[in-house]
Amino acid sequence: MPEPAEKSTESNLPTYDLSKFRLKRILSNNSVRKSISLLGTFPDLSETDDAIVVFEKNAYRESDVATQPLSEESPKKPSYFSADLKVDTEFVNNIYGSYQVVPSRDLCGVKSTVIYPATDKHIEKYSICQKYLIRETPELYEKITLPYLSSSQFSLEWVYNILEHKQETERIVFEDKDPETGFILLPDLKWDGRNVENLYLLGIVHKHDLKSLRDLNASHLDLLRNLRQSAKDAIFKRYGLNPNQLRMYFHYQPSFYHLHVHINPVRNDAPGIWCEKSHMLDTVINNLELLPDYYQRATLPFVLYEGNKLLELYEKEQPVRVVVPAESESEKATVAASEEGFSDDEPEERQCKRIKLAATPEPKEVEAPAQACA
Ligand code: G7M
Repeated sequence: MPEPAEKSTESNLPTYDLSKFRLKRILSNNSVRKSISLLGTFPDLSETDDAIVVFEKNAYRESDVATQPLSEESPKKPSYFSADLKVDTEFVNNIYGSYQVVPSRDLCGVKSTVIYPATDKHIEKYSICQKYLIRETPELYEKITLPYLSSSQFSLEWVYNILEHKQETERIVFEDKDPETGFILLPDLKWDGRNVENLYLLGIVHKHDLKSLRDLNASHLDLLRNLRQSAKDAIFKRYGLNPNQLRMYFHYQPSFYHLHVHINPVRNDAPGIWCEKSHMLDTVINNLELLPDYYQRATLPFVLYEGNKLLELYEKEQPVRVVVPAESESEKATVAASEEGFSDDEPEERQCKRIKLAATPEPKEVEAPAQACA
């Protein structure tokens, strides 16, 4: 059996043959992102070790639709509009034409990611289904989230391999080696590295004791400011991107509990930028400037997926899947009224309101309506 990918060193990489993948089931199929996640095995290596293969169609590069070389000197790049293009006409109706075209081989690439051997937690992560929002108070973090993530989280081996220059060394875009304020900037696994339009970089801090946003306080402002400025400078230098067009943010909850910032262009809707998951680096810095222990005091919402063990732990503490209507303001008012009795000083209009509310029928426990899987 090969070493797990996360434990491998440059000389000891897993040696699966992607063409020998045997499908067990489809974990998710996202028609918007044009990506599909598959669970299966590499039977020539092991019948039992699970593998996840993710295929994602590449975004278009503007140069791929060029019809002439950019300049006389520059060699001709692959283009859709060449003799290699295979065209099947579906129909032509009046001024409208519909075709299926197969471009040249160079333009048919599919970005593929393999996780082998994949753990149950990886399978859970790639089988996205029902999602629930949790409002995590600092108390709930201490009581439920922290013990859970201390005992069960993805291995950080790949992160340490990067920080220790054991893997992905040639992909590093920038490094500041300072142990307190330094970080490594490199392409995220998800970026195909082809299109600057959908550039996706990670800034991984050298400090080892910061799991997530929750651990940040004002003493980390130098680190965060350095991360913001140095990453912007390095990206401008390497990719020519205007720093004001970059989105820099943390995930909460992240998948990997070693502090890292996500960076992509604002005009590109990168996966995982939803408001329930992302915290802008600018906002984080500002929150800490205003309140040094903001992230030890804040209630932070986050999303849990069906099948996640943490969801079960939260369910034990408070209803998550089953909707129990909270004691509404109106009921509270009714209770308060019946407990306190009406005061003669109270305006008549308000008294009438209270009497009406008291007649509201008892709300029942209801199951959350089922949603289609993502
Ligand atoms: O959700 P979270 O903030 O933990 O995101 C972690 C990010 O790390 C994701 O965007 C992943 O695509 C990225 N990532 C995960 N792995 C295992 C690797 C890796 O091995 N190399 C690189 N460069 N990025 C990774």
